[in-house]
Amino acid sequence: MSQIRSVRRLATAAVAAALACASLAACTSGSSGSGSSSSSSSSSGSANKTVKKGLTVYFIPKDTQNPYEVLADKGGQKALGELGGKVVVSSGTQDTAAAQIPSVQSAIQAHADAIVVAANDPKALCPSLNQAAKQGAAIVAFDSDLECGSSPTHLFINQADTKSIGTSEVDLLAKQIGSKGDIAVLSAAASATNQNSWIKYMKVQLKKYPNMKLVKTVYGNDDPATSLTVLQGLLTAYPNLKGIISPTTVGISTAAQYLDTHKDVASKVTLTGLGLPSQMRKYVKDGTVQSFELWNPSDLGYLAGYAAASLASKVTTMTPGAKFKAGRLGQYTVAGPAATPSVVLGPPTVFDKKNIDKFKF
Ligand code: RAM
Repeated sequence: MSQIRSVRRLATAAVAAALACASLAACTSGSSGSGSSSSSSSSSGSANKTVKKGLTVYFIPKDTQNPYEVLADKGGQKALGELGGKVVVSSGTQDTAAAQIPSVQSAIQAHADAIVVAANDPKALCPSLNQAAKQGAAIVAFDSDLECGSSPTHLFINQADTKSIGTSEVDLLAKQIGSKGDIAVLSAAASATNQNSWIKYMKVQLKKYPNMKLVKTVYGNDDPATSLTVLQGLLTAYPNLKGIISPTTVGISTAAQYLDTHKDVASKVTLTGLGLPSQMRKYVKDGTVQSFELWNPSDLGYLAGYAAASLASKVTTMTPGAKFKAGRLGQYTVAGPAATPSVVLGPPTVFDKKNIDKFKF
C-alpha cells in the first residue's frame, strides 16, 4: 500500500449530504462549459497539453447510499464541471464487487473516457476494469484501492497516508482509555481494501500498547442496520469491552447513536474512528464521543476527478514524478512504488468539541 508524502491540507467545503441516486442508478451531472475553462495542465514538460473538454467519467462508489460516498462523488462532479466534462455516478446499494460490475460494464458500453472506482474488493473488479482499460479508459481508484496486477493498471488517489490512518486511530483510542483494556474494530465490508489496510496498521501499532488487546473485528458492510446488529453482538460477547475503533463513517455514526441512547454502555465503552463531522457533531457536543478523524470526502472526489480527466487527456501519466493540476487544490505529484502509483490528498483532521463546528461536511 502506498505511503507517500502528503501534499495538501484539508479545505472545508460546505456540502449537504443528499442521497441522490437509487439502486444502480446512473445520475449524470457535470457541465458543458460551466465554470472556468479547462486549462488544467501538467507542469512537467507538457505545458501545452490541456485537459480535453467533453470527457465522460464514470464514478463508481462503494454504494450509492452512503453519505460519505455521495459527498466524494459530488466532489468529482464539481471537478468535471470545471473542466467542461461530465460525471456519471453508478453503483449498487450494497458494498459488494458484484453490485459494481454492471456499472463497469455500463461505462464500457458508454465508451467512458475514465472510470473512478472505490473498490469493494481488491481483485474482483479487475477483469472488467482491464476490459475498460483496453478500450482506452483511464482507471483511477479512490477511497479503496484495487490490486489488478504488478504493472501499473491504475492510479490510486489515497485520502491520507494509509499507515498514519491506522496508527493514529489506535493512538487516539489509547489516549482516551489510558492505554488499557479490551478493544474491538467495527469495520465496513470484510473485503474492502481500505478498511483492511488500516486494520493491518492498527494491529502493528497495538504492539506499542501491551495492555490493550484487540479481541474482535466485526463487519457492518457500511449498512446502518447490519452495523447495529454486529455492534450489539459485540457488546454482548465482550461485556468488558473498553473501546471501539470504527474506521467507517457508517459504523461510527451507528455506534455513536447507539451509545447516545444507552448511557450505561457509553459510560464503559469509548468510541473513536473515522466519521463525518456533520453526522458526529451531536455526539461530540453531548460528550458521547471525545474525538475522531477524517479528511474532506468532497476534496477526495474532486482530486480523483482531476486525476481521471488529466490521465484521460494524457496531460499526466501514472509514472512516479508525473504532475497534474487539481483546480483549487493545486498541483499533485504521482508517487511510487511503480506497481501502485498514487497520490495522497493530505493528512486527516482530528475533530473534537473545540473545532467540530468549523467543519460542515
Ligand atoms: C465509509 C466508507 C469509506 C471510508 C470512510 C471513512 O464511509 O467505508 O470507504 O473511507 O467510511
